Amino acid sequence: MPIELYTWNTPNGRKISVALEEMGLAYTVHPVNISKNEQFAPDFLKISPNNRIPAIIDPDGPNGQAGGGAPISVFESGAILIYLGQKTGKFYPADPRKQVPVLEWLMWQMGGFGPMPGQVHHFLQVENPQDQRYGLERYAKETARLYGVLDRRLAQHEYVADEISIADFAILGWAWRHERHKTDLADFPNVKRWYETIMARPATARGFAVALS
Ligand SMILES: N[C@@H](CCC(=O)N[C@@H](CS)C(=O)NCC(=O)O)C(=O)O
Repeated sequence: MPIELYTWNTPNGRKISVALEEMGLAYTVHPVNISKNEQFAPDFLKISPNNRIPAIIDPDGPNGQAGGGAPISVFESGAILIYLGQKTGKFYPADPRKQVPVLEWLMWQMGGFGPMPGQVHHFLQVENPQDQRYGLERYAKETARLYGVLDRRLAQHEYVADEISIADFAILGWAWRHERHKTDLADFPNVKRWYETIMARPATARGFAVALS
């Protein structure tokens, strides 16, 4: 049965539509309008207790593992990506040694390359320049540092891990908003090459084209 995807048109939401398309999984989109506070609806909180999108319900469960067959819900985009990677065996290696760089770069995204540009988006909307200045400077600087880290990694690797993986999809969701956080990819040529390569993939393009709102 199709996976039920609760989401919205945001970087964290797009990570999952891209992964579902790349993995060839059937899914049904349930838009959660976060500008209308639908993320606080009691039914949504049952599957996403932190009142954030994305979340999924997999009616079939993680086939082939303990508990497979019973429906399961997953919140937090990183957990969803690992779940889908383990379920399908795609974009997430079975070899624990090969999992390490995937998990490193997935956690790097979850802890930094998301929260930091997200703060830039926030402070850009602050109208009072005095209130805006410190936060915008701090988070723009940290965002630029993170792009530099990614650029150096991609100077040595085609993708962030050994092969294209869920970590790339996670990072891509935020790189997709580079214009919004005032980043010129021309300043990060390896990121630009990586970004354009993945964006040219038909399944990734479908993941960005599907209506989430
Ligand atoms: N760590 C979470 C973050 C999710 C998140 O921040 N989602 C945003 C949209 S991108 C949201 O739902 N915001 C609603 C709110 O702030 O109430 C994840 O990766 O799933």
